[in-house]
Amino acid sequence: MSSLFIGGSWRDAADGGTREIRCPADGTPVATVAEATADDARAAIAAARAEFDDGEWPHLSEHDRAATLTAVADLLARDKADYARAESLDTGKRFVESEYDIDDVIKCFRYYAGIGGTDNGRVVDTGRPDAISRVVHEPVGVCALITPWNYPLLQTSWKVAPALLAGNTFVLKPSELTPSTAIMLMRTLSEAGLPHGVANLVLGAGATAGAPLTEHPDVDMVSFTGGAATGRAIAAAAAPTVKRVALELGGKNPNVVFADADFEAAVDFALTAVFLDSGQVCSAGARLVIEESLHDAFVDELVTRADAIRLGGPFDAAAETGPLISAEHRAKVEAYVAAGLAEGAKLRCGGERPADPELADGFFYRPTILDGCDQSMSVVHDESFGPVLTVETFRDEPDAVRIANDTAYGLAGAVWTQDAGRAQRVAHQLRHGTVWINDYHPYVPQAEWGGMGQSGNGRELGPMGLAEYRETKHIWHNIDPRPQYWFARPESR
Ligand code: TXE
Repeated sequence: MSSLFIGGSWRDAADGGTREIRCPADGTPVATVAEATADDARAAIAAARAEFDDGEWPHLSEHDRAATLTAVADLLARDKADYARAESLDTGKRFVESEYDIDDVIKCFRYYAGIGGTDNGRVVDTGRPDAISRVVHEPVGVCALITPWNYPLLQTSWKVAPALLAGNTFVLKPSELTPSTAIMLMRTLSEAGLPHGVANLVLGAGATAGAPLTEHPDVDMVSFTGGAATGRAIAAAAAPTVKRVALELGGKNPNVVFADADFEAAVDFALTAVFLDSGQVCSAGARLVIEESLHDAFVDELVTRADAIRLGGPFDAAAETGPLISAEHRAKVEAYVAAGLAEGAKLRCGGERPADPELADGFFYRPTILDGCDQSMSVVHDESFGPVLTVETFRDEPDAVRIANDTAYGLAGAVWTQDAGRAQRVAHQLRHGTVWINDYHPYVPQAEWGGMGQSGNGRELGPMGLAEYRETKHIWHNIDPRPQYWFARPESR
């Protein structure tokens, strides 16, 4: 119950409030956790502020901070099964997928540990023997890290690892739906030797526990991953105090398939692109943009395979994907599908909850393919964030690029063709932060991740993912100061 971590101690909510977490796959109770008040959030900010202003963490060498990240990675590896189990219970996703996620979390900590101390700023040529000019990195300060429910610990690690390496202190606010692995992470960080007050955790609703983090003058930066509407509200809340704001707001990602693509591979990846984690992936390839001549054969094959996808809970060995996160979220997905059908899309498969009574207590929704779509439909241009694929066709290469870029978002996309020249041309023309050629979904912590357009700003992962958490300072040192007499020279008086 004492699940708020503030200044190194575990606390209940100030008003004793709690929230019950239930597994979305079958509704079984998972945990009861504290539901923070705004006062709790402010207490967490005060703890992070005090540690940043007076503590040792911001002043350690980056090598020393990197050593702590390595210790965290080792502990995560030791406790991987426990973490994966907790993640699966909170999200309903398959245990094996949670294990992959925790592997990626470990890689993220190891990556940032590995680059720790390798970038020491630069010395700049002043053109003068009596002056030294250095550009140095410093931590930004107190960071508010606000994360969503689809990849709870993974998205947290993309923020926590670089924030710590750079010497910041932080308050983490995970999604109220999936707090368990964030609680575990606080224990792991303490075990790794992180000083008290560097990492603080508040749990609860965005409007209560999250909003104070985005408004408070003692918070220097907000890094947020979540929905576009919430991202806009956070940017507005952070504006009066001119905080640094990093936003990852999802996408409506095109998967562009030319007629010369490897048919088998392109079909296979088109399924994974959209139905992985039941479509609850910010980079999900939810828009199939396919060359007219390939459309019929390709979509027929997709429908056959999508219809055969087995749904089930986290520990069902036969399951291929899991439930949606909540009843509210499933209702939103259902509404998008209904709107698409009303606007003229053709339902090729899915479009309903599974009939299997064993799945009746979970928020399952069958993989759905809507054919005959175009940009006028809300299901095409809004992020439904569910297992819903829309199909649009194109005539030629310029048409493909135009359709793929016809979105307010710009997070990710893919192009499938065996023509290497065309692959490169199209990849360069897509206005998306990640472009895959003949592949979908892979990423590495060394490469930046983030969006163009309304998918957000800033980048996570890679060197830029560290730069987000650094201030840049220019230090000029005049080592032999002499009067300049710019004003009122003594002899002219
Ligand atoms: O996310 P929210 P929701 C998209 C997806 C989904 C939609 C809404 O389309 O259907 O967002 O999902 C906290 N001040 N993505 O409502 O609201 C909240 O408590 C401060 C895309 O679950 O964005 C949680 O911790 N914080 C996405 C976090 O914001 C606030 C992943 C995300 O919640 C707040 C998930 C406020 N005023 C959903 N309001 C991606 N980019 O991958 C909410 N929060």
